[in-house]
Amino acid sequence: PPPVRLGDYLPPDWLVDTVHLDVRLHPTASRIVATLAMRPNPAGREGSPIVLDGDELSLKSLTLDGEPLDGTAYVVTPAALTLLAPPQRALTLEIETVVDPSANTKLMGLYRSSSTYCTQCEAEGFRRITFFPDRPDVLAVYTTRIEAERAEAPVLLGNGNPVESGAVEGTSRHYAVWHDPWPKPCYLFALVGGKLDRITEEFVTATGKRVELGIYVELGKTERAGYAMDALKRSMRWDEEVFGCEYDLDVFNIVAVADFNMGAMENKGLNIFNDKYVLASPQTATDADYANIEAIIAHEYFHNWTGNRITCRDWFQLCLKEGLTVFRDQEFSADARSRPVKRISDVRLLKGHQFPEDAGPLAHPVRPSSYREINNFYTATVYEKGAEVVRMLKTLLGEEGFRAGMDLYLDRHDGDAATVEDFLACFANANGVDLAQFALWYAQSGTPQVTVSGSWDEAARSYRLDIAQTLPPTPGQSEKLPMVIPLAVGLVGPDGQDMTLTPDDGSNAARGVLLITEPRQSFVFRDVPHRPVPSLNRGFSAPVKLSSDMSTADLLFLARHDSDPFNRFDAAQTIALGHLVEATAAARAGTAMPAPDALVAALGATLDDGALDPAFVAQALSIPSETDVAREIGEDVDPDAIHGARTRLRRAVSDALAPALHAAYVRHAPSGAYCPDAASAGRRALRNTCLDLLAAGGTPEGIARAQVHFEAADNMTDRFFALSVLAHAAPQAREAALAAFHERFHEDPLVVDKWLALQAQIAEPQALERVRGLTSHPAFAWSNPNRVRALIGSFAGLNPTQFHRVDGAGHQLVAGAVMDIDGRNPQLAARLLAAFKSWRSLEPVRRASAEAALRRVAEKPDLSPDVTDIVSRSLG
Ligand code: BAL
Ligand code: ZN
Repeated sequence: PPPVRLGDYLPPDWLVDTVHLDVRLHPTASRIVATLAMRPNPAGREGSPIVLDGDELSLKSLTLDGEPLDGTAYVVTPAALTLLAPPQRALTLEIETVVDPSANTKLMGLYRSSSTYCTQCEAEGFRRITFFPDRPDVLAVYTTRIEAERAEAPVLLGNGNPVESGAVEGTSRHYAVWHDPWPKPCYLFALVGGKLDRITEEFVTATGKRVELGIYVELGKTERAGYAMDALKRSMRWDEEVFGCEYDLDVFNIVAVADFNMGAMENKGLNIFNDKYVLASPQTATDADYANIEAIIAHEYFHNWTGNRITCRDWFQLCLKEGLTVFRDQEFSADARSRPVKRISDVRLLKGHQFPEDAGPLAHPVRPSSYREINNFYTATVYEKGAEVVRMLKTLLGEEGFRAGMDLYLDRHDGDAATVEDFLACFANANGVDLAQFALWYAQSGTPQVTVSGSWDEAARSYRLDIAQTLPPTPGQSEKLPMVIPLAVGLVGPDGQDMTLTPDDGSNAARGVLLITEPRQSFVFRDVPHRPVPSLNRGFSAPVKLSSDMSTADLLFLARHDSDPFNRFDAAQTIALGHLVEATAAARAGTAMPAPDALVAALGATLDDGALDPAFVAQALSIPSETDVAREIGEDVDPDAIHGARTRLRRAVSDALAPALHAAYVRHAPSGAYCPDAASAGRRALRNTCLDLLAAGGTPEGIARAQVHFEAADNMTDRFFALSVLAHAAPQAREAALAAFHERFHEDPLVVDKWLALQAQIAEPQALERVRGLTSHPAFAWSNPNRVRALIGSFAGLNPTQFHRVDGAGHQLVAGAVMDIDGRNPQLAARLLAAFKSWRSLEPVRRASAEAALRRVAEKPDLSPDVTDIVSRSLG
């Protein structure tokens, strides 16, 4: 099929005012009767047919205003039901379809996870339940009656508020009716039926309305839902306090299921979650799991306003709800935890996932202008870069200007299916500014490259920054316009203090934000009595790749003194990356490795600074990943050389800092029972980072310490971290530790995922056979996305030396898995295949191997549209 283009958007020809769904759940033949009150859209094309999307539906009956339709009045194809010449007035259609939830392995539409009936409709799953105009700008009020065998599905949940429930007389079945008063697009529809346990709590909103909160989990797992409930209540309060957003139904339910393509889904009043982002206990979840649960619970809840009350006009506007909602969940976590540490980890995620996307064949704008398969656009660019664009708006407009824009957006567009233009207009109107150039952030793909050079004029006591920006070509976009880049800066004086900024032109640079709008610009600051060190792009105010003429000595100075914690972290990372790039080149050339003295000095100073937050120190001590180094090198990448250089650097840091690392390890020993709060997690993070670096030295003491740490651990964070140290650094201790861990947790699939993922990441040639062997392990299942992502996804995404094996076997393993999975779950298959996104930056032998694997996939007959789209763009 031809691509869908943003420029071709037309309003719907027919609208749906109300939907009554009568769903009779059955394992293999669930029957859905949909009653749709429709009318012609005055803004649509006159005299249009009614075209209803459908996918793998069996149509049983169809009536118009109660009368069966003549077979010549409509046409059914695999993708649509078309009423050819409907009366051009308000009318009621009743459509009966039957679907097989047990055979639904795509996990889109109505399916079964274990024995629970559940749904996933975003982006285009509702058409797999009934025929419907499956597009986000058709908003209707839904009433849903769900009926099932009481023994099979004692819990029946729908969107909105519960209306009534009871037995179906004379049968073993029961029913529940739910009504959602808020008009919504069909992608927000959901229902659940199953044997589930729940925890409940009450939340009282800012205006005193009582909301019953429920979290439903598999039987026996309620004890692991408490943290999610706590995060939910905190999210609800935060959204009232920070954005004035109050909840709008009598109940809010969350259901955790084990088989789910995404992380979670914001269905109105009935969020459905991958259980990995709900269930947590100290014994089974790490600190990172707790932080993810908190963030994702918040994210889905925040969608209630940014996504549900205001939805998207079309799927090109996906970032309108996703970028904004990621920004909101980032802010929530920053308020709940350490703001600087949260910013550092968000930027690491952005650079680790989005920058490579922007630099490869799958690059696309935050708002794409065409797509073949919308499922492939739930990307780091739409989500994470989309959030950065919202963050830049805030930096440009300031706290109050941003809030004024948000208030206007929430007020003006409540109930709308909106666009990015609508969103930007609110900020422009509320602040009296023109955001036309800023809008390029939504339209132009690629990461802007910003080059800065600074010069101090001693005689004039002035300091000048010369700044240039370029945006490299990306697929479909060879010519680019200059972007608006808000570059937060500071000038750090020799005493380590920030100097007062006195811009020559009286511009808003005094606020510490340089507004870059031209290809080249210069900024001059007056009254600069000493040579300063510039601190550039503070807080990562713009998602750009910045290079400067700063010396290593200046970077070291920033790593010790910068008042901006992000740049303090970043200065050390820049030193480390510079070293690793050089060391990788040396490894390939067979020449001597450079000495990492500057980095060791920077890390040593950070470790010794008792005033710093342990969570920050843990981040600052982390050596850039192999993917970070590959991205920095950019082309002709040899993963083995990078791995070698990084391993040596870690050993050198270990050797040089052993006493300080050991002292910090001891100093941060736990003092009480496990608690997942940010301060305790930060102490664990630092202690575990020290454990890891000490073991990286390869000494018997380092390994023995990790072994003791593993055996003494009373929580999953410490236990799994130590296991991971042993698996990577101690081949002799690895198998026993892995076996002990499996023995202890084999009945817990979410913990088994950690065990699978860890083994897939071991940077040794045996990893390939290990992964292959694990696909036959009883704990593994190709049908469960979490298992597949843990094993195959971790191998492809987190084991660069083995995925990119020079013999091509790693590429072939992943390509083979993609082809196997595609017939069952195309969305999952396409996600896995996207791991090839940086293949063009590899050195020629590996590049050829990756291309051969991609071509093998491309040539397979009957590929899904999802995989066809990724493979053709990857090769394009
Ligand atoms: N809307 C899909 C899942 C999420 O981003 O919340
Ligand atoms: Zn979302």
